[in-house]
Amino acid sequence: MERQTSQPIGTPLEFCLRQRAAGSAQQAAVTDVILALCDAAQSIARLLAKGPLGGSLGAETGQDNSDGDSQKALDVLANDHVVRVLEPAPVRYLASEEEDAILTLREDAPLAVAVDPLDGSSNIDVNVSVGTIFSVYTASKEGASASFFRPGSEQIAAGYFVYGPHTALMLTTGDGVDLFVLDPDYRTFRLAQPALVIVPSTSEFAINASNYRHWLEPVRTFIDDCLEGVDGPRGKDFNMRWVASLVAETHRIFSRGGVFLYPADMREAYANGRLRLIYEAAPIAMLVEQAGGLAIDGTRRILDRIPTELHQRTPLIFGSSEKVARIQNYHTDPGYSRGQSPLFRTRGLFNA
Ligand code: AFP
Repeated sequence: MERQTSQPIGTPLEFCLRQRAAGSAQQAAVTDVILALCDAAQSIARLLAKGPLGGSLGAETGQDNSDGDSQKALDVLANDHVVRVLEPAPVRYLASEEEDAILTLREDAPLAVAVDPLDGSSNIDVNVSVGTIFSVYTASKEGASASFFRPGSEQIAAGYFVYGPHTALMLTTGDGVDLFVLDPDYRTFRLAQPALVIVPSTSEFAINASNYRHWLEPVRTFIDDCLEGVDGPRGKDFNMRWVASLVAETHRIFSRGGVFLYPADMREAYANGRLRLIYEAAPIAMLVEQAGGLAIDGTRRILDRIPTELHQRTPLIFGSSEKVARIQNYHTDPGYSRGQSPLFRTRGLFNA
């Protein structure tokens, strides 16, 4: 068997983070949290890599999480790994999709962490990429709720692990976005691409088209205009993707641009969309904005939204800045809605 003789490529994550943290106690604590989450991610990746040999990880446990979403075996196992690695870390409060309430880990610790331990779990049994999403705040002196019921713009770090053909970490600590990849030969995350930028324009959108009949007018009009392609008001053809795994969609948008939409719709259960504000939308929004993209709920910036409930849902539209700005126009500018005078049929004039 060929031995690894070449030197590994890419600066180790710990080296990168310790360099940035020099002189900052807060950034040193953030570094400890990120390295702890890397341990959990490697455990989760090993569980996923076993696939059906590890039992049916995508099987329903018969339990529901706090908001009625059915829990899969791996949702619970992933959450166990996250709690295990964060208990000794500098974390005072932990909010998790798989926990009914906020956990207090260490009263004297400086940070508050929100996590979706396993996002996309309905994809586990079909071997499609899933992920772990995390958000880091300073712990509030006002207590657990105040540590998370605040604008996402107050996050001091955010990221996700994506478990795909390779395991990767997309990370921001407030000064741009860097991509790290797990080197399985050394069991270390290494810098693969610094300072990522999301291209401002795109011809690709991601939405669950089976919900078409439930969408509100602005989203339906935007998608109709895209589907009309080169003959329609946009004057060009578009491509569609839907993986049903937020982290996989986000990773694609980082790699080639695009726009993701999980809007509110006319169903009562989806009046506020499907995705969670604190541990899904806010960390994704911080990453996206740090890379030059935009993230809104249709009309408002996600990072300006202030949650009032731990598992609160939100509509989420994010990605290439010119396209997200256009979608916001469909929501706020009546001139974008269908049925206007023929003049508005030439929206292609504003083609971004
Ligand atoms: P699961 O974790 O239940 O699979 O949900 C995944 C998710 O929260 C997000 O990752 C996807 O973008 C979205 O839901 C898919 O929702 P639909 O199944 O309604 O398309």
